[in-house]
Amino acid sequence: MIGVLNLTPDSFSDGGRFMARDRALEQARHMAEAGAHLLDVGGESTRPGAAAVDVDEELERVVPVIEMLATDLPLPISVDTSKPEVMQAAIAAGAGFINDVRALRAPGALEAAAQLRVPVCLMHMLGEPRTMQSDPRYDDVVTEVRDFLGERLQACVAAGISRDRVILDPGFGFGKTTGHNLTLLRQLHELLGLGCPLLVGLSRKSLIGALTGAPVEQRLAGSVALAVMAAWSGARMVRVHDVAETVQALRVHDALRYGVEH
Ligand code: 9MG
Repeated sequence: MIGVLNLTPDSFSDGGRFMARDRALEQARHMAEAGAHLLDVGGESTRPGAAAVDVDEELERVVPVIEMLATDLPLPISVDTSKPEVMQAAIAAGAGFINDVRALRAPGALEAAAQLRVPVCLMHMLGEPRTMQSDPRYDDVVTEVRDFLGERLQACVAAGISRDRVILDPGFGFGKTTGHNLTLLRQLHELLGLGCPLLVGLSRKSLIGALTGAPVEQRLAGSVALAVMAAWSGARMVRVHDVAETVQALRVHDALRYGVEH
């Protein structure tokens, strides 16, 4: 279970940077107590329409918080970034995992991840956040996502990243219509053949809004339902905002599916 810790201005901005850091730490503690296994810290929004952030601003947002979390919490930390400079600084500050929605395609990112020797999540995205939801098209979304992830996995291996350090993610909502997301979720098991653990992020996404009409702050039930269905279809890691509720649901799932009682 991965808890989301967004450090973008719309997340914690009201009292300035220092207050934002305190509130981020409080939220991180809350997610750790609720049962998160990893905290994913990000300083650049990847929501549809989001503008890019420059490297200095991203470093300023994430590095001090990662330093605080690494000393304060007994949990591993992931950095959600595509920039090699941020990967390097975040790992030096105490992070131990890279979550890259651009699958290490930015110049220098593949080399940085190889040199840092930490696990990496490679995510599929069609286009860039600013434009990705304007009419995304595929001939066959499952085949195209699988081929992309397979190609990025090969690029990692060629760069010296061991395949047992790679996690793959189909990127729900990243350049995908509701129909594409549903097809991918129904056929998620087809990505298991790539031989890497699967991570999914479905929490509060617009897919739930499209199916139910619920605004983003009322998508808890839909988020938990999708986390359970993804786990049932083979996802090993789920990236969520509502950790306690998802932990409870996945415990029920694990008991039913694997006979695991916590
Ligand atoms: C940063 N981020 C936002 N949504 C995400 C998702 O679905 N997967 C991953 N790996 N990262 C995400």
